[in-house]
Amino acid sequence: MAVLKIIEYPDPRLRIKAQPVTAVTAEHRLLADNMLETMYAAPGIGLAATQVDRHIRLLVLDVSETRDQPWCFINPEILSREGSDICEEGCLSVPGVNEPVERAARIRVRALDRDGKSFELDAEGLLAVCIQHEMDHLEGKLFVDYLSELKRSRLKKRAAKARRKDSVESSRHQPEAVR
Ligand code: GNR
Ligand code: NI
Repeated sequence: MAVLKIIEYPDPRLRIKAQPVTAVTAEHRLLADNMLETMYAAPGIGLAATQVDRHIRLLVLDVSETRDQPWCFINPEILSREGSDICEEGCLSVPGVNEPVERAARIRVRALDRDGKSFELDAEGLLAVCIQHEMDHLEGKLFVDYLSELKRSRLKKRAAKARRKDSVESSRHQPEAVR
């Protein structure tokens, strides 16, 4: 297994719409395993293939406290939505940002599992939030898109500044000759 690189906002690849999986193969199972390892290492409660630069409709999550209940959803569809709830969200592709987002409180989802078998699931609470957040990634949508223009422009500036600081710091740790 391997920890994959997670791409970060405002990388334009986060805006690519993911394509359906036509047949679930061993390659998809390997990707799901690597995504789970990446998610646990981060640590996070979910990860969409988009975030590791694979633009197919596959996501993994584990919202358990014990971190031992991995789920894999392939070609997920929301069959119904009920109510609404506001939850403070974060995203591994938007590090350092936590903001409240309103979403459906309860959803019914249909997807294929890692063996290509169809299943349906009723979700609420953090599980429902996480599934909706990950399915947004597959559409090229990020939770910051729900924030006000003002908040989003502040985030963009902050992200640009963090990246500049990062590159200065990594060059400082390079030997003089290769700087
Ligand atoms: O780790 C994550 N935590 C989280 C918290 C509240 C709402 C959604 C999430 S998903 C996030 C991992 C991630 O970025 N998945 O795309
Ligand atoms: Ni995310």
